[in-house]
Amino acid sequence: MLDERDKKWLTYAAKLAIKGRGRVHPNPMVGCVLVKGNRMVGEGWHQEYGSNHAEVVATTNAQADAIGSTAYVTLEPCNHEGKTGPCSEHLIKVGVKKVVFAASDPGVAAAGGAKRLKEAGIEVRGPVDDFSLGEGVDPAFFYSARYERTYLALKLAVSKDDKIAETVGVRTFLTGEQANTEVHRIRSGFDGIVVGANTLRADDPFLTVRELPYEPRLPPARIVISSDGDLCIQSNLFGSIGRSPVLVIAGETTSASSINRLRSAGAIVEVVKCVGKRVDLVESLQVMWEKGLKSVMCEGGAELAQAFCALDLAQRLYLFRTGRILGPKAVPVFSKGSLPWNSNLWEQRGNEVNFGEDVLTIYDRER
Ligand code: AOF
Ligand code: ZN
Repeated sequence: MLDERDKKWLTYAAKLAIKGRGRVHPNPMVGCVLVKGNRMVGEGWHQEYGSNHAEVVATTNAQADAIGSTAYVTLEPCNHEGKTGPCSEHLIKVGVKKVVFAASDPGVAAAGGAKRLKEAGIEVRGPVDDFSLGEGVDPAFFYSARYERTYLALKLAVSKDDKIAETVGVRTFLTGEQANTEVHRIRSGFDGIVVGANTLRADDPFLTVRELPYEPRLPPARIVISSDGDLCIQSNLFGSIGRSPVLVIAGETTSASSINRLRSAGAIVEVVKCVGKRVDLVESLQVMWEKGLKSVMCEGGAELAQAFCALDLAQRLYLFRTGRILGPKAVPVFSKGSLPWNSNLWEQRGNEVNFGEDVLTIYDRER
């Protein structure tokens, strides 16, 4: 069990880690705090892909105070010469006395830091049995490394009574400005944003990352799942094709002329098999993995989200709930099956957070 003190500092390190969102992936977000007695003497996080790791930033920040301190890190210090030197050797060199880390490094090359530190006589604790302090800080990194599959998150916005629209096919704006900005921040941490063809038709979204004080290092690719490839190319998505790639995953019945039309408009098109009339979602995720997309977020529609849940392919849910009640005649978010937030297969991660009138709750699929 973690004692309160260790928990407090690891919680703080986890907060620091997510400041790297949008700038470090496919590397993990990592935070590090150096503590002496009850005093924090240094802090840092991995800020930029290819640049210093969290431990190096924190020890540089602490300067001579690093000597004899305890390092709290959300990830096991790396033990390899990558784009930077091994953090294990660095912590030994600067004289850290003890290391507490939350999650083991799943990478074959980078692993082994804990062992190396122990060999050098440093007291080491970790991994700790608390998902939210370690793997939960950057679940996509651990999931994709462990399973070699694309990590899929869902974003849904619902009314207080779990409805998504007043009437079928008509977009109902549910969330306010602050929640929408938060969606852009969440988007910035993913390799891709997925929507179904109906959502593209109904909402005409850009699916780009905007309205943030930083630009994502790699703007997420935009992925449309369409059974027949019949997409409007006079849309905001195709109009902004220079901003980030568009990948269309089209069902096997898509005609050659539709494929050519989409390719001429600048899209990458991949054809997958269908299950009934619907695109095979397992194969769709495989295509995303082969394209190098380690993490994607599906933003609509609810039908696609439901299909992903029915196949148990989703790992995380970002649920925005508004204060509005749409009433019994409105469209329910899922037509059948248990809602993830009412099912014991899903676990709430952290506390609810308010964005203006709206509330964000994160749920993780328990594995
Ligand atoms: C740490 N601290 O802050 C991070 C770690 O190519 P490099 O040198 O940037 O190394 C990337 C790998 O190092 C990455 O895949 C992961 O295993 C680990 N990331 N390790 O000790 C950090 N970001
Ligand atoms: Zn490192």
